[in-house]
Amino acid sequence: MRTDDVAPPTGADTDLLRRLLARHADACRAFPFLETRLRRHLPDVRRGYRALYHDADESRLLRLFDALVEGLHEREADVRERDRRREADPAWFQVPAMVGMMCYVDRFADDLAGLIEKIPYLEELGVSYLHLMPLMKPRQGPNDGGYAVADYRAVDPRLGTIDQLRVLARRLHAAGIHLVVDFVMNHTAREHAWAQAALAGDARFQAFYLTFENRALPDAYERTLPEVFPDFAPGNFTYQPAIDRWVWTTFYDFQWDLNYANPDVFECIFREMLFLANVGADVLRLDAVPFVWKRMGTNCQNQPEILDLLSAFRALMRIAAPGVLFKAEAIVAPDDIVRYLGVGGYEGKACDLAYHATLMNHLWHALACENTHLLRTTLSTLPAAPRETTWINYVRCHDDIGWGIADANAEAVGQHGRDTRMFCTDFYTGALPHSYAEGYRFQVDEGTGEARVSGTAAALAGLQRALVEADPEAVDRAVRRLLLLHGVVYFMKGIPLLYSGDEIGQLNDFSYLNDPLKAADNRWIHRPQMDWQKAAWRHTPGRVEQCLFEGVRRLARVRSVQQALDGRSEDRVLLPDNDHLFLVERVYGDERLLLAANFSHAWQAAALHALPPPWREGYSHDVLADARLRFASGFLAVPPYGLYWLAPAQPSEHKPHAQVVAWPPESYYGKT
Ligand code: OTU
Repeated sequence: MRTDDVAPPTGADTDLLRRLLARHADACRAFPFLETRLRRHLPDVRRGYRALYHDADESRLLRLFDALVEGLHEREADVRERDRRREADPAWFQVPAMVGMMCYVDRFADDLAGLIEKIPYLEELGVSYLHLMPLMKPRQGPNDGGYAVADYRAVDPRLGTIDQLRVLARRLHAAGIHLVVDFVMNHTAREHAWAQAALAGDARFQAFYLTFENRALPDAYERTLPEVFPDFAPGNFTYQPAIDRWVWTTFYDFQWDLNYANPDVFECIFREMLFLANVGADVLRLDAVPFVWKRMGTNCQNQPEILDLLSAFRALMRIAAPGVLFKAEAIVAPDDIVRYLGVGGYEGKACDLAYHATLMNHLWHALACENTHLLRTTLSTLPAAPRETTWINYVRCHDDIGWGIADANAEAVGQHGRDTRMFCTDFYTGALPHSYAEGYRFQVDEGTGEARVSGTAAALAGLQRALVEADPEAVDRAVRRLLLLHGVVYFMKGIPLLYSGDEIGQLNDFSYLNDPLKAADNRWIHRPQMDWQKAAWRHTPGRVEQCLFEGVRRLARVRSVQQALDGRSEDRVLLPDNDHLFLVERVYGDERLLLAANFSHAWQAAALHALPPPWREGYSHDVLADARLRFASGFLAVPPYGLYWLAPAQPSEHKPHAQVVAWPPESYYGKT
């Protein structure tokens, strides 16, 4: 670890540091790195913690460090060694070989033991980052896909045990795969021991949640609070007859929001976080993090205190478990998302990763209207992610798609925000005559008429309909659309995250309607059981499964050796004179790549002279197809829903095998 950038502690910090070093003298002897880490991160712990809990007495802070040292003792030697390596190489997760997949353990492989058997499949796909959907013991009955946790220290017994999770972590690491697990920090299940104690009248645990003796405050909050699940969980408060109080429940009524204004909650959650880190997780996905701090008169999302909270947690984790990253699950407005990566003095001190929901939903918008103007405009207005951090880029996930399109960005391209969002919903639910999509409305907002959309990527991109109609050309177009989206996502700054099943084009699944625990929540449409029969066709030439699987496999393989795709290199969105195209340049050191993606069903071209220097000449190497391309007649021409990842090439390298891409396109791939 470098010590030259350790900020000298201030007066109050020095005092605390001295007390900590004395209190944990044995631990400092056992772990020689501990003192250095304390010196380095204590100021951030103190700053965040003090900002939140100015009244908390020092003994609370000391107790936190007791928990930390306990956790450090429980951290196994090989995991501590990994911590040390990552401390020495803090950009370890920025390498282009980082390629993600997310899955439900039960839907993908039945259980944790089954998952070990599937490691070769992950390796085949080039996966090095595996996000397992919530694993910890949920409440019985409906549990929001595991997001209602009854015990942070036990695995869902249907999936396995904590020890099996430890074994899985080891097996994944041996295969070069990092383990990402959900940490559901905004709420616990009503069945969690803390909530049960609160229900039994225990004052300490009632203070863990936000409870109210009458409707006065809930009504006052509701004036500015949106509803996340208006259809099946209206309102944000739930009456609990056992204690005759109203409890804050942003999501389902069985998910009780924790009260982070209480330092007791901070300490207990830190203990749970460290426990999970010690099981061997490399990344904690912080679920619903925008909701963790409430403020009267606001929508109670994205409050500034969240950065204090995250930075205090992170600084503590940097001392105990510096190999662990935080990933923000903040599906909010474009400008708000980037805040979770640390802005305004928190750069590199909040989350290391954040879902790039803005890229995701704007890509789907661009696909629907075959136009990238809004996508380009929005991306160019986004503040850059701090260099120490990067994005998680994805086409689909287990949730609905919300149309997080900002009014101002829509206006900048001559549209109206609400109309644009309505267009997306109408298009992807097949309500427009020219639409190929088969998605479903999720949580219609009665006030505005706007709605989110459920459905698998394949259903939204037209594959479902094309297969049912047995229309080979439509199938081909749908496959091209899907590979286009994946091809952009694997290229952009960040770690690409594939949603399990999308690599074989899984379709909508309606079996959830037969399960009363799920029937009201149509997000289950896009959470099908993995179809291993279909997966077996991934090696059969000509099958749709093979085209898709081979396509994403190639993206991973090619990406992994492209230094220009290092997570620290910026995306430079170019402005071609053609709105159907999306051109992005990535530069890292001497390496340079150009993404050229065509969102239209027809050939499109951009004038070469408008592009930056190396691309003007028209000589390139498409690293995806491993083909040398010469763009003739002054245009970079891209086939329908086509995609290139271009590296600059010299004319001399081109002979004799270059393919000429002519414009107009009749002679595409004619030989020179
Ligand atoms: C997350 O999503 C999970 O991804 C969902 O599956 C859960 O139901 C939910 O938390 C509750 O645990 O509103 O529609 O800004 O968008 O936290 C999904 C973040 C959600 C929210 C997000 C939430």
